[in-house]
Formats: sequence, structure tokens, C-alpha cells
Amino acid sequence: MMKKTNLIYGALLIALFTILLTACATKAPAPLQTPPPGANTAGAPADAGTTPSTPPPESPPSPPETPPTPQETPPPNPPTTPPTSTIKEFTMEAKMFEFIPGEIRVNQGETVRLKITATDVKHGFAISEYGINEQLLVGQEATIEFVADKKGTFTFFCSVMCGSGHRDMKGTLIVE
Ligand SMILES: [Cu+2]
Repeated sequence: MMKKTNLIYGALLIALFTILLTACATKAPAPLQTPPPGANTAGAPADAGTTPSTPPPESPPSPPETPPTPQETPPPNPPTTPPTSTIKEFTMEAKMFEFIPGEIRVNQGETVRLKITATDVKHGFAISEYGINEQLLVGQEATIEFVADKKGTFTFFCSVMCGSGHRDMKGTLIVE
């Protein structure tokens, strides 16, 4: 009895396995085979469609890369530098009882550099509005530098008593 039962169970198990295997084999191949044809067919067109569409996006990026922009940037820099370094330099003489030249004309924002030498006695050079007041020793060139940031006409004058005409020892600074 036992042996027969075992045999029967064994046969049933084998049958079940066979059925399962067959079923799996049938089902497995079916799905696998079906997709391939469909996938290939659909895949080819899909890829074809994707491929053409991909290049266009890449093309647009290329234009943005245009180097012209960087090249245009350099020019602005050079022009900016010159104005900044604008210095108006004047060599002047101070003597009884005048400054030579007696008139200095500059543009607003320019840096003014005055090189003044007293040739007879000690004098001074002052511009009240710019807070300038320097002594000018005989034979020694004094350098006075300032930024002409205030527009207008200003009087520069001798600030060291140098004689009878001292009060009339003046000149004019014009900032336009
Ligand atoms: Cu003086």
C-alpha cells in the first residue's frame, strides 16, 4: 500500500512538475517572444524619432556658446582706464608778487598736480575751498596734488607774508 501510494504521489508530483514546467515554458516564451517583435518594431521607430529630435536640442546650445560676447567685453576696460588716470600737471613759479601762470584751468574730477618753485623769497600757496596751504621755500620745488572735485572759480593766493605786494599775490583756479 505504502509503496503504491508513494508511486502514485511521485507520479502526481512529476505530472504536476511537468505541467508547471510546460506552463511556464509556454508562458515564458510567449511573453518574451511577443515583446521582442513589438519592441523591435516600436523600438526602431522610437529610436529613429528620438535620434532626430535629439540633435536639434544640441544645435541650439551651440549658438549660446558664441565667443563674440567675451571678445566684446575687453574693449570697455581700456576706455575706463584712461579717464581714471587723468592728471593735469602744471609747473609754476612764485615770486614777488605773482604766480606764473596766474590762471589754471582743469575739468571737474581731474587730479591736479602743481609743481611750484619760489624763486626770490619764501612764499605760500593756498586754496581755501580745497583746504590747501603749503609753504614754498626758495629754490625748492613743492608738489601739491589734489582732485578738482568742486566746480567753480577759486582764488589761490600767497599765504606767507612776503612784502608790500603780498596781498595782491593771487591767481585763479577754474574747474569746469
Ligand atoms: Cu606772500
